[in-house]
Amino acid sequence: MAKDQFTEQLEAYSRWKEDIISHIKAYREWLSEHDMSTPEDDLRMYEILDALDSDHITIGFAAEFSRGKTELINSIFFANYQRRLLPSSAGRTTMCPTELFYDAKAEKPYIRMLPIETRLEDTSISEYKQDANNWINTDLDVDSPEHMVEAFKEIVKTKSVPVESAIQLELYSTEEFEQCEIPPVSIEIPMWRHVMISFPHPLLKQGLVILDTPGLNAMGSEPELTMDMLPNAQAVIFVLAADTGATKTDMEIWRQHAQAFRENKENGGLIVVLNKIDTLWDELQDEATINASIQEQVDKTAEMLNIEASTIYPVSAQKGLLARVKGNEELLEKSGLLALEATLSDDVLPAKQHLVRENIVSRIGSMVETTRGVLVERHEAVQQQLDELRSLSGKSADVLMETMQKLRTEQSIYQKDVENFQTSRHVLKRQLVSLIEALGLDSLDHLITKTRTDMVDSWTTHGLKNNMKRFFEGTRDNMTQVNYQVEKSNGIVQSIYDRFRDEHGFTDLNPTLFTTARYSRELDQLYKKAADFRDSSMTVMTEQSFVVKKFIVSLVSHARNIFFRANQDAEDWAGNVMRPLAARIKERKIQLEKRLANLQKIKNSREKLTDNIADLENQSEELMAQLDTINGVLEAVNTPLPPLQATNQKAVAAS
Ligand SMILES: Nc1nc2c(ncn2[C@@H]2O[C@H](COP(=O)(O)OP(=O)(O)OP(=O)(O)O)[C@@H](O)[C@H]2O)c(=O)[nH]1
Ligand SMILES: [Mg+2]
Repeated sequence: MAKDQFTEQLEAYSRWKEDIISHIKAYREWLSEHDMSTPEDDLRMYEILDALDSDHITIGFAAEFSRGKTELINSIFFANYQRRLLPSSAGRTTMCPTELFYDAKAEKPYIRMLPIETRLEDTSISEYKQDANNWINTDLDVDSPEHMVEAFKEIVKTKSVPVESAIQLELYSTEEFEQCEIPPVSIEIPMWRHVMISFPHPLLKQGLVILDTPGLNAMGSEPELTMDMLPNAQAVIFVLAADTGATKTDMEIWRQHAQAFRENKENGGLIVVLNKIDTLWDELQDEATINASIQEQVDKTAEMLNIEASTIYPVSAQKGLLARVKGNEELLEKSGLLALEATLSDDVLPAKQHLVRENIVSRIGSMVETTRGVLVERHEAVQQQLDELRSLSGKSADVLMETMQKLRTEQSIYQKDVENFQTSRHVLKRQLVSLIEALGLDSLDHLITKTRTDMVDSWTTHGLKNNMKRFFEGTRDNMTQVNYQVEKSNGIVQSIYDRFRDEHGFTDLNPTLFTTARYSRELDQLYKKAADFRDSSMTVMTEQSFVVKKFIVSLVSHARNIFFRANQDAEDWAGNVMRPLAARIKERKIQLEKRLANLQKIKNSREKLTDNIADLENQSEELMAQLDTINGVLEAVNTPLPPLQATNQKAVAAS
């Protein structure tokens, strides 16, 4: 079977990344060859390369149990194993969140399992991930698909524990126990809290991470999953099943987990899948009638979820997998999987690339622009001098003196402005300290400690609500303070740039101003999520429970993370915002000095004039070539991921 569209687009994305990486490396070498590199630039480039290297794309699956999440993963990503790789069966199957990815740093493919008992600790899953010793490790034999299928059964493992242990782990409730006519002695609970599987599958090697989840409505679900892991994914696939329709619990999961993701436009998106359409394939009916009944289900679902019917993908994961294993193209087309995969490659991957590129452009783009600016400055100076020298040939010594005098005046005016620039820079520096202070984590940490202490003291729903409200009011106050400082800082930066643009013709220079809009938006979303959680029936039911406690821990750490990133961003910005202008100012000063020195030489010996002109002409050519190189780097950074070739798209549409 031909390579599918998603694989091709992911490969194109990887190639694009490799291309950018090689351009950045070439740029780094170029800088050092031309004596233009600085330790700060080197560090920045190292950070960018490191980030690109560890960049990955996460696709998460969320739904009520038994909707076919795991089957969908098998059919979209792992059908080339010619079997059902991950266990999928009727009833509750996947017992814990499972991440499939490729860990290039590990010696061997592995499955790592985090014991369920870690729920009793206050450590988050992401903290556990920092140290492999916290996990039970099994090596994976990737040469044997049978072995892999066997090893993956860890995901569905449960164990029987005494009722008290299950209650303590909050995987079983006292109320449930009390309602039983014949109270159980033991309870089946998941064996693991989280599973990480690393193996060198081609897609995973390109940086794809798949996050399979157990039915999200399950008791004891992990807030970290819905607060951190899913929201950080590039796309979340929400799965409904045609045989059950959207049930009450499906709707709850939609409201609590999926919808919020949809509102976060920065992510690739939320994809809604109506699975198991094969249950509507009635062989006694003709195709048109069957299609009409599928469409009817889609329309009904769209109405319930309040989304466009065209954004719902009707598929049969099971038949899609079967079709791929048996090489049945007709069945594959009928399964609807190709349309879903086209969305993953056409929307999700480009959206991800857009994010990564924005990040690169904002970090390295200004560096390359600065280099370019310096070269432009040099080139202009060479041209000016060429004009000067050409106009001098055959002229008297007086004309030369006059030109020198003019240049000296220009130099002294310029020198004054440079001094002014240094003074403004000091003013700005002081202002930037205030900005970084406002974004400092001290006051937030104080607020966090207070929230945590208050929480322990007031475990009532009312107390809890007040706590969350106070916490968010606190973070908003902080943000208001920050924004005040941002405005002041931006104002100073802009005025310095404006002055030099107007007075010295640096028309191509525009400062990048700082904005906290993104962080404020994230805080608002978090606030909304907290409000939804507060108002959900779950909070009342499980007051003082694992879920509520973990929710708040996760919420607070999420908020801290937002401030942390804003702080890092601001520091990065503060350290770099004046660099393009400073580099240009310095370069102009050097060039003015050079031009004067050259004129001085010619004054001392007129024969030098012709040599000097030839020399400058060479320099001009060399600078043009250098500018070409730098423009190439800029172009590479700015080039979007090329769309799939038309032939490919046709092949998919026709298959
Ligand atoms: N008829 C039909 N059955 C399907 C389809 N997809 C999945 N199933 C069946 O539905 C059941 C549940 O599928 P899973 O993939 O385990 O569902 P899940 O959403 O991962 O469920 P949990 O892991 O329990 O959360 C299995 O018996 C699958 O064979 C489909 O497209 N058509
Ligand atoms: Mg599953």
